[in-house]
Amino acid sequence: MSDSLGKLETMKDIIRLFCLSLTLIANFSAAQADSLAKATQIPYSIIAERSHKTNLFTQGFLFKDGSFFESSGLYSKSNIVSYPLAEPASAWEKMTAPFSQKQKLPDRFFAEGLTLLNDKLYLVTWQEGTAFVYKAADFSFVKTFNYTGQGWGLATDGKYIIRSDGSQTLFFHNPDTFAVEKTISVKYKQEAILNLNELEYAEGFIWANIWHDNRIIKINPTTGDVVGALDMSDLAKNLKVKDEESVLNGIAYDAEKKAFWITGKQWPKMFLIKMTH
Ligand SMILES: [Ca+2]
Repeated sequence: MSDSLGKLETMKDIIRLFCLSLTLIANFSAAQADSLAKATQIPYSIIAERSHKTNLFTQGFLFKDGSFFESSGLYSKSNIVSYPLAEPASAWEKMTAPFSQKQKLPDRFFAEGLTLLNDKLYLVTWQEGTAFVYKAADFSFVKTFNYTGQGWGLATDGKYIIRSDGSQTLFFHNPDTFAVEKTISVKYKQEAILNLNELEYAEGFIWANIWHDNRIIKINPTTGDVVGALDMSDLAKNLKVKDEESVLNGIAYDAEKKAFWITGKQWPKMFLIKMTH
């Protein structure tokens, strides 16, 4: 075998390995999707919808006392915004200045999950290991914390700041020190559920959407067991979105209506859904 033929064979091996890897990844994702398909499906109905700014690369999404708080990612473009829920829908569509407050992050930070506890907003960053704390009232800077690992989603149960990092693990941080005090592993019938992204804590459960998947899962906050799933495919399917990264990524609980506002990265709409079980 000539040298060049040998090199060609090596290249073929590399390509074969690459294709095999892709197949394995695809099969793994499919396996996760299949395992969740067996989870209890939670029925819901859409009770309202509103437009959503498509320049928001939504990473954190929450609703408190009549206002949305939202973090938007990407380097050099990351920011947090808030805006009131104008009623009725016609008033919402007429809003000319949608953001009551806005705070831009320094260019080297990629904003991720956002949550609100004791009048303070907590924001994590993707790979920078920095959490920012702002006053919710005026977005003024309070402090930063350092932590290890990636930041994806955030939520709070009123005691801890709960963080996802794209794996099956959820980290429970002390809000005063940001130390990790406990973790849970999210699973359905012992099978790990990966890529947990935006989070919400409501009605005694943790709710998470899964990156590049149209499902929201309901998680027991003590054991990590998935106890149900909501399929958001109907919300996503008729949306005209910017690109393949315009995926479901936003769960905000409206405590008064006992319903969830749902949106995604660069989505033109947000939907209010109510579970019907
Ligand atoms: Ca949320």
